[in-house]
Amino acid sequence: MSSVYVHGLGYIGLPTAAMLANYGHSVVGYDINQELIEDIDKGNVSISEPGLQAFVTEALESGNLEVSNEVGPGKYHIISVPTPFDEEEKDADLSYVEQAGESITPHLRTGDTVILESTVPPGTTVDILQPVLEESGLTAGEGFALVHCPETVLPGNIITELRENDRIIGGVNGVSTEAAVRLYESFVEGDIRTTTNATTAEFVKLIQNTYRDTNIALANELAKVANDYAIDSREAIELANKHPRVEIHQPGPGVGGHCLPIDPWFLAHDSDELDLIPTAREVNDGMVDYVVELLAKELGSLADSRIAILGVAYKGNVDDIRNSPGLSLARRLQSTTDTATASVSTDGGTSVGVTLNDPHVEDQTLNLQPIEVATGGVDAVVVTTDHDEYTQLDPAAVSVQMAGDLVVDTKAVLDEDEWQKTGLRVERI
Ligand code: SAJ
Repeated sequence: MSSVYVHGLGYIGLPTAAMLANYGHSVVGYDINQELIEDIDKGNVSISEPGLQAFVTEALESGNLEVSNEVGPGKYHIISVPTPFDEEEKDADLSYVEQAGESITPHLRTGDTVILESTVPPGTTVDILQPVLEESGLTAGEGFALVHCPETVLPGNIITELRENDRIIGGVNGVSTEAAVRLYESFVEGDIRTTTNATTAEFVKLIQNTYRDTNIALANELAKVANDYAIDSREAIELANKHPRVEIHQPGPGVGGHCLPIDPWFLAHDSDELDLIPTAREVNDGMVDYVVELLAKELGSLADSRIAILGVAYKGNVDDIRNSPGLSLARRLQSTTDTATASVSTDGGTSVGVTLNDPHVEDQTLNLQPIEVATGGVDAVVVTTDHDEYTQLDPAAVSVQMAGDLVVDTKAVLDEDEWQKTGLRVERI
């Protein structure tokens, strides 16, 4: 069993630290956020992720996990820090990766292994992190092992996927790769695939999310065409996917979260030669406008309308609102100033009012309302997140609250026939 430092105790770092501790390693979780360290030390986990609180508590109680706001020596250092997206530059801010490297360098000893798990543009491990670590006087691949091992877990199912997903390990050389394999094979039940090129591992992670984003863009375009033919895009996609070599994703109100809307730019920002990847991003970001147009068409006009948006989390059964399509829709309605929509407001202002509901999100700044309040007196309800709670909504109860009869189900979570029986018009995309 090894001593491991995990740098960055966020969505991935904290579960990873707890996982390693629960598999017997001696783990120190480090974060620059002192308040976070104090909270975790008291056993309080603020990230809403199924099973995580109990998992972290188990790790702390075993004595194998401790948290600290200081970095010290460790046989392994896993870097799991944010790589925020610079919207203007369409590029990654790698300052946290550099800072993590700088905090490790004074403690780096011969034989240690440094693993970068954060999602980064190709070349980051070798071009950015390696020079910082080599300030220690040791050489990557000789004095210490250096590796990129991307995380691939799905929010909402993190603990299971940390253990069961396959992993890709790309060291700067064979010795580095082998050192990281020894650590991951202690808890990973999936296959561990290796490459002796850290940049390849970085690239693989990005193309997985780019594939998904591009595929969703295709589904979104198909949904628009299907709408022109008055056919159900979901039914058509389901039938098409029966073919053994076809796997079209699902349309929706846009692509949210911190991965799919961003990672394609980590690939595309440096290249003038790419068309498809940036276009797919535009298609997915443009779905909010498509929903606005659909609402305007079905309502005749948006002016003086009241619209309830159900779902501000970026996807079902999570509380994460980063790049939320539901919130983009609310903002888009707010900023709509065409003649049909003189003034749109999320607080029920002078013209069009938008109300918000989300059973998973707690955010005082958003004025989220219980479902019966959010849908009270509205002309249209738009479902933007596939929460389980929405699949169980009672159409009669919603219908009674509403003033109008339009329901736009962007995630196909409602039983269309049941809802239509109550006299509501259900539009899907
Ligand atoms: N979405 C669609 N249609 C679909 C699937 C998803 O519109 O058919 C939307 C969702 O509603 C959501 C967005 O895409 O708004 C992203 O959701 P997601 O479930 O596709 O992915 P994330 O961002 O939660 O997690 C992804 C995963 N990547 C892949 O599946 C290739 C996860 O495994 C990665 O670990 C994660 O990114 C990450 O950290 O990179």
